[in-house]
This record gives sequence, structure tokens and C-alpha cells, in this order.
Amino acid sequence: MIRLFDAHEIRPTRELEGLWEFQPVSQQGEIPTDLTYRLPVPGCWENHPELGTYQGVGLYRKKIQVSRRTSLRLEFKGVSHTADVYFDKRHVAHHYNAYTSFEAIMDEVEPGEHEILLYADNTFGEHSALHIENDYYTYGGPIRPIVLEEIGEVYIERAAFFPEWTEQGWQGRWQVTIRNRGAAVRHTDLWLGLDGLHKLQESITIEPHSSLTIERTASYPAAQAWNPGRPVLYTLRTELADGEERYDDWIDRVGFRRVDTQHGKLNINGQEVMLKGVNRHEDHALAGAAFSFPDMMRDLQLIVDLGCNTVRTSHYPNDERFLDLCDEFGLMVWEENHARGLSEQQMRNPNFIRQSEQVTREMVEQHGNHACIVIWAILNECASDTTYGREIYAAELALIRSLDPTRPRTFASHNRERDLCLDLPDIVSFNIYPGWYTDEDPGELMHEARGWADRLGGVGKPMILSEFGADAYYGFRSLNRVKGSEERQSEILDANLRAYLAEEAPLTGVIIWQFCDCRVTESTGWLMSRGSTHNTKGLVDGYRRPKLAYETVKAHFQGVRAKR
Ligand code: ADA
Repeated sequence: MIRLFDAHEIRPTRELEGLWEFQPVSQQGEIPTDLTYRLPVPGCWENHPELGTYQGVGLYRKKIQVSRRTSLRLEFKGVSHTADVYFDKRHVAHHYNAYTSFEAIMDEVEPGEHEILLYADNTFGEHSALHIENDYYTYGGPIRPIVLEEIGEVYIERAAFFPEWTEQGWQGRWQVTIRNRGAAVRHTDLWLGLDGLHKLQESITIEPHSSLTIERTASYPAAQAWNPGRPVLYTLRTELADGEERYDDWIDRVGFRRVDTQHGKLNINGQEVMLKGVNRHEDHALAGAAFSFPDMMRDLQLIVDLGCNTVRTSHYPNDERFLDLCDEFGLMVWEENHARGLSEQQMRNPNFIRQSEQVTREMVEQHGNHACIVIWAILNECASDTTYGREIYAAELALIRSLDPTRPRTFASHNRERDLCLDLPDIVSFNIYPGWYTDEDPGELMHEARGWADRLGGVGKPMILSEFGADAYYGFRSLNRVKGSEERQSEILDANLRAYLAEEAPLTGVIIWQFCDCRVTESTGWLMSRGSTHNTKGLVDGYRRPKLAYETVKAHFQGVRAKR
């Protein structure tokens, strides 16, 4: 399943799911004599009993049939973590980062059988500045869908839509990119439509071998707003036509909503919201990072059942199908680029700036139409306490603003009073662990955090506690309520939430670490403190079995014990 709706009705599209041949290889480009495994796609190789801890390069192979001469576009929604793609032995794509999509285009493919080779590499080293040994697992393989499309010489590359609230009511700014891969100038009709609201038609001319980006603003006086409690979505249709004949399309879903941080609050359509949420890793005990749609849906249902109105996609852009679900069910999303806990030295990896900017750009460009995303974030717990780090934080926040001026930006800091970047984002966010890593009092610490923000450039900005929590091993119960027991986790979260959800708490959001247990990198050093190679701070374990803390959080979030 590619999306929750058909992204194309005119462009022929199919998902290349199913069994692919597979073989571990020593390097990208190597072609073994035999591919002995059969693995499901989407999937990660760790789900095969013999490959559970394999870190290296894996080759996936698929033969496809093409019935007529045509150009093909392959879209890989997520390959972990470095992908090289060959079509009939010709290298057609290279991409770094598991959590954003990329394409390969093959011109004028003849009818008959063709071969796709996909090399996926999940090794660590200087070549990978963001996927490193970490408190989550970097799986191997095509963890998200692979799509095969037929395109003509002229086709739609992307359609972005930015809702804007004005004194006259809702407007929408369209940004549509059309590509002409042919050698001749092309004249074509362009249709822009929002189902039930309006259509716009015009003729355009595109030079050969080039892309053209069209920007248009239209008024939508009858539009209804997307609100978390009433998430109204509209189908966006961009179509290309020659006279009456429509030959390409791009369909997405959008919502009209305004997000701002006026008066030190987070406001959606002018209404203050208090974010009550969970941090979620895309990780499942059985599926790894390659979620089936029902698994995704169950996560969403559990999160809603907890009384949450928010999910933070810690620490990378999420699967579009999960974002589609959040759009549909009115869950607000804090989406962040890919990084966790990078020191200044790690941020000085010669590949860091390029790879980090790329994933940031891809995140905003690929996910910007999702109404559910109300905050963009960068660089969780990185070196925001150094002058070098500050340059990077400033550059990435500016990049986001240039791509999308409509959403507030933040980053989750663990640098407390040493942070040098709190003047840069629109919202200040802190990760703190009172009761777990420290013996501090949650209420006092929350006020202290407000003080750090106020002194360090964040005065007047909304504040979110973006992480707090405690480990518990599912099923480990203890009369002594020792650390690691379900009882202790529940108590710690109870104490935290009592303080943070109190009427006078100076907060705009609380986001618990974390929704589900997740596998972490097998390693020496500090990761050895992760019992059973898992971060077990989940409210549910990897199989989604609720721990005691689940009901505790639910009681708070559903308002039984909380005033807010
Ligand atoms: C950090 C980090 C998380 C996780 C957490 C923990 O705050 O952002 O990814 O590692 O701590 O469990 O310690």
C-alpha cells in the first residue's frame, strides 16, 4: 500500500511489493552468481532468522515486465540507509538516508523483461554522518514501498500547497514543478484543482530538458479549516492536458490550517493548543522498521486511546502512510530531520552538512502538504552548546523557513543553561529526565527550564518538554519498585505529568519518551546500559503490550487527574 489514497489516477502506477531475490554482498556493484534468499519488499533483512544482526551491503533483485515502449519512474519511499539502484545493469540512482524518498528515471524503455538491482547498505563509518551507532536501530533494506510509474516526456514533478489565512479568508499558494525531458519546446494545459472548491486552468510553455515551477495563489472562501478535533481534508489535483486529453496527474491531500506562536502560545487557527503526545520510533518487535499498514494503524489507535493529540517523529521523517493517518485522524505532528545526539566532532564529519541539509530539504519538500505537521524540528540533542553547532542550527532553521514559511520550528535540547541557540527557533524545547537520569523535582526543573529559555534568548517563546520518561522491562514487576520495574516507570511518569499538566505550568506541550520500546545498536560503551539491546522507555513494548504506565498516562491525558 503506497498511500491512503491514489496519488495518481491518470499516470499508470503500481507498487513493486512482493518477494524479491536477496543476497548479502561485500560491496555495492558486486553481482553474486546466485541470490539464495527471498525477502519481502517492503521489508528489512533483519526479519529473516539468518540475517537478524547482519550489518553490511545487501543486494535485492526483481525482474519486471514492461508491455509497451515507455519511460519509467521508480520511486523508493525509503531504503535503509544508502541505496544504489541499477536498471538493466545501468546505475540510475544513489541516495543516502533511510527516511526520505528518491527516484530513478529510465527513458524510452523497450517492451519486455527488465531487471532492477537495489543495493542497500546499513554500515557505519565516515560515509554516514547521521546513521551512526545509536539509541535506535538502523535496519537494512527497502523499509518503505517501492513504486513503478509510467511517465511521458512532460510530467509533474511535485505539487506543493501552502494554506494562508488572510483578512479575506483562506487562500492557497500553489507551487507546481513540471518537467520536460524531451528535446522540443512543449505547450501544455495545466489544471490545478481542489475537489469541491475550485479549478484553475492555464496554458504553459516549457523549454526542452528543463523544469518549470509555477506559483499561483487562489482564494478559497468556502474552505473549512483542518482542526485536530475536526480534520477536514481536501483532495488536491494537478493535471496536465493536451486539449481535452489529460495525460498526467499528481494527487495529494491538503488541509487549511494556520499555525502561529503569538503571545507565547502555540495556536492552531487562532486557538491555543496544549500538545499532549508521545515520541515514536518507527520500530516494531516483529516488523523492524518496515511497518505494515495495520501495524501503523494500531499504533495510531493506541496513541489516540492514550488521550494524545500529538506525535513527535523522533528522530527522523516518518513514513507518509503514518502521516496520512495523522492527517485523517487529526493528530498533530512534530516532524524532525534525522539526527540524534551528535557531538561537535560528529557534526564535523565532512559529510554531515551535506547529508543533514539534504534530509532537511527532502523532509520539507516531500511532507510539506501534510496538514497534521504543525512543527518542523532539527537536530535532536546535538551540539547546540558550541559556536560551531550554532552555525549549523542557524543554517538549518533558515533553510526550513525558506522552504516553508508557514510552520514554527524548534529543536529538542539537552544542553540546559549551556545552550547557545535558544534565540533561533520559534519554540524552545527541552529533554529532561527527572526521576530517571537525575533526582530533580519535575516541577522545579520545569520552572528552571523556563529560566534557561528566558535568559538565553527564548523569552516570550512557547516551551515544550519534548522528552521525559523512564525505563521498564515489560512484565518486570517489583514490590520494591526498583528502577526498571513497571511500577517505577509508572510512578516517575505520574510525578512528571502531575507537575507539567498543572494549571499554572508554563508549557505548550509535553511529549513522553517514548511510545514503544525500540531496538538499539549493538555496541560497546554507553549503549551497553540498554538491557536486552532495547531502549525500554516505551509505554508499550515492542509487541505493543501495554505496561502499567500506559494507564497512568491515559488517566492524565484523558483529563481524569489533570486540570489541563
Ligand atoms: C535522549 C534522546 C532519546 C533517547 C533518550 C533516552 O533524550 O533524545 O533518543 O536516547 O534520551 O532514553 O535516554
